[in-house]
Amino acid sequence: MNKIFKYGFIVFVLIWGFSSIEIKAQTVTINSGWQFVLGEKTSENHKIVNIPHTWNKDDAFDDEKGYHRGIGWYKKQLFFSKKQKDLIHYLHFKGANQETDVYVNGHHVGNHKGGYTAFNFNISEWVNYGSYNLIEVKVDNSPNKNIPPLDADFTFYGGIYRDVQLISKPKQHISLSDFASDGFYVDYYHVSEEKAGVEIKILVNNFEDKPINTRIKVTILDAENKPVFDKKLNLKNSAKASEAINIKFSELYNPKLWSPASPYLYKLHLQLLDEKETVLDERHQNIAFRWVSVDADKGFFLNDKPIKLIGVNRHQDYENYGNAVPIELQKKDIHLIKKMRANVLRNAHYPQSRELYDLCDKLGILVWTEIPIVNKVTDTKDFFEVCHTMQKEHIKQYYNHPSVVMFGYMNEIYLRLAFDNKSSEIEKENQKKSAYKLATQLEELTRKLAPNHITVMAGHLNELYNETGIADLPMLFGWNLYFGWYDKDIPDLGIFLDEQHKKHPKRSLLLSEYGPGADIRIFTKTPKKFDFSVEYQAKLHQSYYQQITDRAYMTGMTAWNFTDFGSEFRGDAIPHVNQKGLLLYNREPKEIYHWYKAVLNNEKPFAHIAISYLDKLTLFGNNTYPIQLYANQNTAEIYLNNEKLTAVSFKNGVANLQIPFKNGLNTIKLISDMVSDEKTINVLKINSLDFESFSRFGINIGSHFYFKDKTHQITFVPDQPYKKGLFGYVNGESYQLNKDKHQGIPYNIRNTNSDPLFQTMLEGCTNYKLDIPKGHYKVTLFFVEPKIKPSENIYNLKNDNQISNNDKPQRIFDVFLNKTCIQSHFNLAEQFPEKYGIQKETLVKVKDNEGLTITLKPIEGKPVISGILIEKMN
Ligand code: GCB
Repeated sequence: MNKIFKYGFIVFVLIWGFSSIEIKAQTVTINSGWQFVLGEKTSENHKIVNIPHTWNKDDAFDDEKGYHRGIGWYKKQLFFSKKQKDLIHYLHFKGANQETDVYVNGHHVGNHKGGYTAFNFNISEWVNYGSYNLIEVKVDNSPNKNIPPLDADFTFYGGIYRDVQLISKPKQHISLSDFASDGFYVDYYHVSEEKAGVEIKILVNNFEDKPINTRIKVTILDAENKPVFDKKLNLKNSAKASEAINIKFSELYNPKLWSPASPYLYKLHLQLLDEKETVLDERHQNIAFRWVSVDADKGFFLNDKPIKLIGVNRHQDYENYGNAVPIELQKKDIHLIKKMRANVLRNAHYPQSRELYDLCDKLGILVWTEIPIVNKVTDTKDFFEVCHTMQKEHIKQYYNHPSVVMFGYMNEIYLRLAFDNKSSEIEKENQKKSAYKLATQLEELTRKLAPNHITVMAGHLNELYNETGIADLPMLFGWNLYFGWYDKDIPDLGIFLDEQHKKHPKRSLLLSEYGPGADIRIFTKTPKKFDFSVEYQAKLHQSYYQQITDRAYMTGMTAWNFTDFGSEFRGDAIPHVNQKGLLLYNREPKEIYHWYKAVLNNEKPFAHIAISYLDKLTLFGNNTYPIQLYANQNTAEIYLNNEKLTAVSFKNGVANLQIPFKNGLNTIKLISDMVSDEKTINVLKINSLDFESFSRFGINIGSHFYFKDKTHQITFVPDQPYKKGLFGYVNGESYQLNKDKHQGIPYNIRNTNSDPLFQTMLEGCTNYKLDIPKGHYKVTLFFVEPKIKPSENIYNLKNDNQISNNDKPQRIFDVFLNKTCIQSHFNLAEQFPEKYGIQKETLVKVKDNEGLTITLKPIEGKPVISGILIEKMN
């Protein structure tokens, strides 16, 4: 070939190549550089944002009540070349919360309701070619009585928080208009260990004015890329129409089955070809052979083998991101879930990013996925319609994932009704009926659209689910049970479940939620209900695990929640965050996550000394301190400071041990045959408050737990009745809003990040003594008024919501340090904003043998005090 000809040929190929690329199907994300305005678009105040984006990542966590629930406008210019004219263009939104209107060059192209499913708009007829086109998107997360969720324990962050794509396709393509699904559905028939059949339904759209002949090519490869099936089919597409084609393959013998232990995937390739065999469109999907069933007595079965489902629930948000979380960060969650050897994941309470389901397919995690009809329904035609559409989108978009085995549609639908004391009996009856009616319809829809899946629903501890019969609609009913937290005690779980199983012997049950709140800054020797301690979390999870694994009829359990998550109205130890996670909001594991690894993982040797939160500890006298050790071993030897302390054996992954720490640095070693672990901890052993080996000392007054405080860079020790030589209260009682529930007050304390220090307090203490030597001290006292106007929180409070601003309690007291009055007529309710953390610092001179006495002299009501921090100045 001569040179000129050769280069000319290359140039021709390049130009031809480029121009042909333009008319081919393509999908491009258009996430970067949107102009965004919060509020009406007339506002000039725009900023440039990238998607994923939410406007609530900060205001859902500040001290102010509420977060922006309203409109946000996004706009962007998109260039379409003249060559793109023959293509059909869709704007594809993977998720925007919660109602979206899209405009192209000023024309309204579509509206979508619901914040957690994907949607497409065909924008072709509004596009101008050879020029820029203005795309405007209005997103609204205002409360809307016709869009679920109406009410729930999580933050409804507004915005376009998942990818936006421009999808361009030739005029014949695999459909994108069937509820934004991938345009094909994979079904299996006669699946067994011996053989398995695949059947695929494909929807093809023709946008041409005339009939067109196309071909569909389907290939299935095994995991080693060896073709297993291959088929081509001719298609005659009518003008401007959509056709459905079914392709049924003969059975495959000895299929490799999919399971958590061995998630074997086959690969499906679909191609739509024109008469010249040019590829017009294509799809790729991992598929797998597996089948599931439930039995009311024997539990859950996968491929005819019993499998106890043990796993977690997941919310999609993340510290500092709200719900606009980069997908790679989210994928890490799924890896962490697999690492703990969970075999099931409930994506609560809404469909999550499809990339995560892909990962569950690959890693072998069974998935329960659901739509967000939570706490209550609205009895309107519109609400019902939105719910139906949402469930159709949900099932059609997630249908092909082999990991998805359970489709759900409601969570705790009678929660609001159960706490409603305003409605009349007739209104309540109507609410019961309308939720039941909707459930019946959605159950029917789900069974019809997903006949090989298990239908599910979750309820809270209330007879309403039995009484109305709603619990018998789905194939599997999940109880969300919080015994030992919101309700009675930890051992009541098994009693309740046995009772339910006896009364409803045909119903299959799952424990779909359980778990206490836990904060790694809070630890104690004496864990109690509602104290948010690490130890109480361990106690509850470990007992629940035993209770569920003891019961063959229970299909399994999913912990609430995989990680801490945002719930704006909450006042847990970290306000605005639901702290029931096995991991923190930033995905740092709490100890309980490691315990699950120990108890669920029987493949790799694992051991963990569960004191990551305990870098420093103050102990009095010769006291020991209890710790937990986690391992999937039978026994281990424990060494303290290089001397053998004892041998332990593990039951359900755990061994409990009292450690006789010495003063200073201590090293604990766990050594078993296969694996070992080592931790170091700095212990301050104190016999008196002599301020010799320490210069600062803090007490978490009115509380039984240690609180590790970042702001003050100290761990406040638990309180005690006065002990000579040390410290303590002479009188007063630990304040509890509700005697058998809360430790202290579960509210956001404003003006501080040390909420647990303030939330627990002594009431009616007039004398508090500390036996400290003579000297100069800086003394800081901590106060908060516990009573004025709690924010509404049905999850925490139930009937404690009655205190209003009108019956503001007046507690007025003088504060003395020894003989000096440092504050007279202290009136917390009057002088400070609601639930405001108050800190008072004073310098005090203590004389020989005098010690320090804090006197809170009542003038009206009972005085309160939350904490004290003393620093020796010389
Ligand atoms: C539940 C709800 C869940 C809450 C959880 C809790 O039962 O289903 O949405 O977050 O309780 O922490 O109270």
